[in-house]
Formats: sequence, C-alpha cells, structure tokens
Amino acid sequence: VNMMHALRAAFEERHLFVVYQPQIDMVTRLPVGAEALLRWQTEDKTMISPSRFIPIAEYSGLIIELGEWVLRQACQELVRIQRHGFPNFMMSVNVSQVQFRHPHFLSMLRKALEDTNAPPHCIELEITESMAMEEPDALIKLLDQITETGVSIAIDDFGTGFSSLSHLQKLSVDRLKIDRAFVMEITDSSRGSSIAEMIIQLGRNLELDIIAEGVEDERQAKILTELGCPYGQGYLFSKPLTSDALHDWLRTHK
Ligand code: G
Ligand code: G
Ligand code: MN
Ligand code: NA
Repeated sequence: VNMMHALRAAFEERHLFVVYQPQIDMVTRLPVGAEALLRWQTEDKTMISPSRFIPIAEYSGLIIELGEWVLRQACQELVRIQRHGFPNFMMSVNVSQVQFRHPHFLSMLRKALEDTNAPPHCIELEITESMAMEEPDALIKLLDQITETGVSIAIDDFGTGFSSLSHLQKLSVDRLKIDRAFVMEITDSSRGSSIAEMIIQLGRNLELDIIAEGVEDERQAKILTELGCPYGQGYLFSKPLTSDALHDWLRTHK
C-alpha cells in the first residue's frame, strides 16, 4: 500500500521517466530502433526496477494511465528521432496485460498515434508470451484490430512461456524477441542445438521477424548472426539511454 501511494506520487511528480535501448541490425551494426523502458528514480536517487513497480501499477490500476503516458512519450520520441535523420526508426513499447485487456485499449492506441503524429508502421507493441496464450478468440480479434492500425506486435521474452505452434500461427504477430536467458546459454559449448537456434528457425518457418535481447558480448553476437538472427539488443550495443543520451548515441552511430 505504501509503495502504491509512493508510485502514484512519483508519477504525478514526474519521478518516472522513459529510457530507450537501441536495437541494431546485427550485420551492419547500425541502429534500427529502440525499446522504451520505464524507470523510477526516488528522491534519494534510488532506482526502483519496473519488475517491482509494474505489478503494483497493475494491481492498483495506475498502469492504465501510466501505460498510456509511456506510449505517448515513446511516440513523441520516435517523431523526434525520425526528424533527426532516422526516417525508418522503429519504437517498441511494452504493454501490460492489464492495459491490453482494458476495453478502451484500442481507442487509446489510435488516439495516441493521432495526437503525436507517430507513424503506426514504426511502432511495435511488446506483449508477453503468456498474454499471447490467453482467450484465443478475443486475442485474435484484438491483434487483428491492432494490425489494422499499422502498429506491429512482438512477443517479448519468447521461449519462456508455452505457446503452441498452431496457436502462434493464428495470431497477427510480427516478431519474436528471444529471451535473454537463451542468449546467455548460446555460448555453452556443451549444447548442440540451442533454444535460440530453434526460435530463429521457428521465426523463419512462420515468417516472423526475430530480435535477440540481452546480447552482452561479441561471441554471442557472432553466433546469433551466424544463425541468421537479424536484430539484436543488449549491453554490447548500448544500455537503455535517456532521451538526450540516445540522441548523442545516434549521432555517433549513423
Ligand atoms: O528495464 P528492465 O530490465 O529493468 O525491465 C524489467 C521489466 O519491466 C521488463 O520485463 C520490461 O518489459 C518491464 N517494463 C519496462 N518498462 C515497461 C513499461 O513501460 N510497461 C510495461 N508494462 N513493462 C515495462
Ligand atoms: O522483459 P523485457 O525484455 O522488456 O526487459 C528488457 C530489460 O532487459 C530492460 O529492462 C533492460 O534494462 C534489460 N537488459 C537489456 N539489455 C540487457 C543485457 O544485455 N543484459 C542484461 N542483463 N539485461 C539487459
Ligand atoms: Mn520488452
Ligand atoms: Na524480454
């Protein structure tokens, strides 16, 4: 309860902010997009992880407002980046299951796109694999409606859930994000065929795009590239950056 009040106060007092982690083309190493990630820095400068406060935001319902705010921030940032010499830049935004199930989610999305002038085809929403497994009919419909706006869908932390291939095939999904746990184990020489390799193959078979997250070293990047993984995100390329730091980083990565 205390944390719930603190979170609401932090939101109102603008102690929450959005950082952006670059996503790169594994072959050219050039930036292609960024993932928007929420941060909370308390007054005594302590950083609280979203994995701690997002569940509280979900439980309290604040996630509806907060999620809309993150989406709008990300859309505005995207417009700025595209104007500064990256016309095809993509922006990925995490969506909570509570937001996603909200009856006004679709109208909220349309309004945010309209108000910010963000190009829908350059926005990607990340849903988790468990969200992608829920109530098939409603989900299929919602994903189709989102796709109609031009916005694309990625499944985050892919490989950690239990989605069946037949189910996945029914969903308007554009990209799978290989969970960083599978990127970490990719250099274990003891393993023959890795889960990352299977996900890349799955993406190819289902004609889904693939991005590896949590790429931390060159060995991982090399193996992923050899396996045909086109995009990557991780500390090897860049940590999540504030808006200003992202603009500086982009200037040196043209
Ligand atoms: O950035 P970090 O690794 O600390 O994020 C931890 C978790 O919080 C990740 O699972 C990430 O997807 C989630 N997260 C970060 N920002 C947002 C956000 O704006 N909305 C939602 N729903 N989840 C977020
Ligand atoms: O679950 P989701 O993919 O949304 O979470 C992304 C989180 O992973 C971000 O909060 C980010 O801070 C974190 N992250 C990004 N790159 C790396 C990395 O290379 N290594 C580790 N350990 N964490 C990372
Ligand atoms: Mn994510
Ligand atoms: Na993830």
